[in-house]
Amino acid sequence: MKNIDSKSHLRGESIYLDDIPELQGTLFGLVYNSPIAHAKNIKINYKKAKELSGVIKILTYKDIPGKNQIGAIIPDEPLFAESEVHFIGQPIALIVAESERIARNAKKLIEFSADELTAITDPKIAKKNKSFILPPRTFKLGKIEKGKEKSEYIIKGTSETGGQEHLYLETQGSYAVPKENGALTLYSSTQGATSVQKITSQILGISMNQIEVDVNRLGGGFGGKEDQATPWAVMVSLAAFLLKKPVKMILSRHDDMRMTGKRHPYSAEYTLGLSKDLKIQFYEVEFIQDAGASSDLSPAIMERTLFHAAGSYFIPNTKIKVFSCRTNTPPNTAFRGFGAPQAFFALESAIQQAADEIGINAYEIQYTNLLQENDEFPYGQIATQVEAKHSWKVANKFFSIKKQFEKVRKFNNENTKLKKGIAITPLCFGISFTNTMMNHARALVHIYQDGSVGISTGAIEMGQGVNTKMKQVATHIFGISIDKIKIETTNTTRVANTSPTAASSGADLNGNAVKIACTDLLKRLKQTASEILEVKSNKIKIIDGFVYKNNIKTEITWNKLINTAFINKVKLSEKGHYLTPEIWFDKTKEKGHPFAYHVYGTAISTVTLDTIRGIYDIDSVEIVHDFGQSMNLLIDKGQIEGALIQGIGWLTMEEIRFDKGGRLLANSLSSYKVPDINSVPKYVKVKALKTKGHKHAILKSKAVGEPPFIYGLGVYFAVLDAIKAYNPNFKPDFVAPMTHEKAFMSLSRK
Ligand code: MTE
Ligand code: LUZ
Ligand code: MOS
Repeated sequence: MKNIDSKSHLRGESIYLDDIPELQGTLFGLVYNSPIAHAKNIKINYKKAKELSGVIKILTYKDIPGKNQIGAIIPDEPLFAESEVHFIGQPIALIVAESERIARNAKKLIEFSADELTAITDPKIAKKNKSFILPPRTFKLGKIEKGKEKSEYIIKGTSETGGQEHLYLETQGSYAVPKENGALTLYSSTQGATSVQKITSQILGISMNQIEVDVNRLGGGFGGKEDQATPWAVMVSLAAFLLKKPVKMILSRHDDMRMTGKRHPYSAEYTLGLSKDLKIQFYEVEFIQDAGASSDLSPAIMERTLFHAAGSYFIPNTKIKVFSCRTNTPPNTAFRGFGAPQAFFALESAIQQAADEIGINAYEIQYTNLLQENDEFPYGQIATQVEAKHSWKVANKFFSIKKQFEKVRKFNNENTKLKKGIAITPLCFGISFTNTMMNHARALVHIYQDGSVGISTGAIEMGQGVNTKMKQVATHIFGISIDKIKIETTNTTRVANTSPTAASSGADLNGNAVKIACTDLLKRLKQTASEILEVKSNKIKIIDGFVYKNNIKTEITWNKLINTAFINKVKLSEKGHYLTPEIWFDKTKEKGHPFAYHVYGTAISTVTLDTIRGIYDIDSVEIVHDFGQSMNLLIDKGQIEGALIQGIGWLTMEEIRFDKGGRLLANSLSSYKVPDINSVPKYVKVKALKTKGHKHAILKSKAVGEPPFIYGLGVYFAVLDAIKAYNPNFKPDFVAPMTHEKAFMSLSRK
């Protein structure tokens, strides 16, 4: 089944926030934000701006009726700066005007002065200053000392990964419409409808039931709208609430890149020990996470780093520590993978370095240490239904790993201008919000008297196809065709207290809620059918829109059945509530069973490097992926391809740089390079691993959104491999991204 949105997307008929018809009298918001990275005693003169014709109001923290606070985990982030600013782009005021153009002109008339303070942009300096978001956390398994005793090789090193701009096609935005008695309807391009509702209520000092948040779909979120869609929604709400007028704001690309946080840059210092037979005996690692100016989701991201530090391997003795450091840059936030890719990169770097020092290929260490059934993760969960070796073996069978390595070696023996490189990337990703209490969802299903069905859930469609999957679940349970079902907008008055659509768990959580609601409805409908047909209800089935009695098709259609049920006053609406069973985590011991299940896979990446110019092409990425029993391979393969390219972009070309004063240097698409059609692999093949699936995955179809981002790592290590083929003296620094410039410089480096 195709993505239900593909037709309207292709015709340009899909409705995004900016496509909502504007009500008469709609006003426009524009954020006035800090021009400097760190200062106190800020003084701002709005006089001239206020006098400009068409400017309605300039709102500052003084206009907030509730609390000037938007921090979701730790209350350390004001909506509008008061006397201090902590990053360039930090919101200070909202200019509300009759048009966006007037607001832009007004912005130029605002005068800013302040006592400038030193801006810290290096998280290592922040660490020295003990400027932490929260105390560091440590996960431990076994004893490092014991691992050391057993180690023949001990490798010490460092690695670094950079930030990443989300670059959702639809920038951040929101539209607030006042309703009677001070209530509001709020359209927001957010992954977290309830977060928007809750923070808005706190800022306005009104209760949550006064605020209805409605989301049709997003033009991409990638984590960037899990938390950071909130401030813009809150600002227009504040304006609409105070002015009693509809207020809209859509960030320009430049403002979006300047004001919003990105993927967290990380650095790592590691020690890895291996015995003679290449078994990893211990891994000790310390991460520094660059959180930016406030906490945002950094504590949760820190946690996912801890959970994924051992990658796809069993390591009997581990010690993993993460420091979350405060810097004067925009608060970094959720981004596909959520701290796990950074952890994977450090361990794969350590393994690569070990292989180089021992003089073997990294895949020997990788394969030797892959997770197996009943191995223990550093957080105490026991690995079950492990597909690590399985996916590797299937990859070997279909994509001939050994032969490909030989081919690369042969090519490199025969060529000097061009060198090839190859690398393997094993994947193991935990599914569930690491904050256990977030793993629940609800769905509301109405069957209308004409037989059509309307479904509301807490899931937000952002291109990942979750709405298509919700439809599939309902058709599967009801036994009716897909065109009888409509997926409604995500709306906090229909489905309340939602978790954000994130952690790749949107389909699992909401799909299971849909399943529960539909199953309850079906039970009642079978009862109705059993009364019509005078047979026990367990003899009734609905297949392709017809009622079956004792497995024989009757003349009773779905529509007829619904009509009869309606006349009989049967309840045709149902709510489903689902919570992930079995999961728990004890933070005092840092042990538990936090994940419903894990997703596995193996990728093989090959590249060809031009040793004169330093540029490289990605020849192929071949993947064996554990989808479980995919309910929609077309969508799921699309997710793999998208995540792979996004991962490749992060590791090969995307560079977030700030100057010493905390100014973002790559703040537009002319200076920030993302993968285009010329930089994607020439050949991508995704093969589904045959498995039973997992009982906690919706219809045994495993979560797919974030895990394949990790496959991008292979390209980085394949380029290293190609560089080494040309320059045997080359010692990698394991700093990503491996840009073409960097590859070029590495060719001559000692
Ligand atoms: N795919 C598209 N097209 N657009 C997106 O914004 N976000 C990713 C992933 N795939 C995203 C996407 C991220 S970060 C997550 S967590 C999941 O989708 C969320 O959706 P799911 O839980 O339904 O998989
Ligand atoms: N958000 C969150 C997430 O709050 N907790 C998580 O575990 C998570 N994981 C991935 C993406 N977003
Ligand atoms: Mo995804 S980073 O969980 O929104």
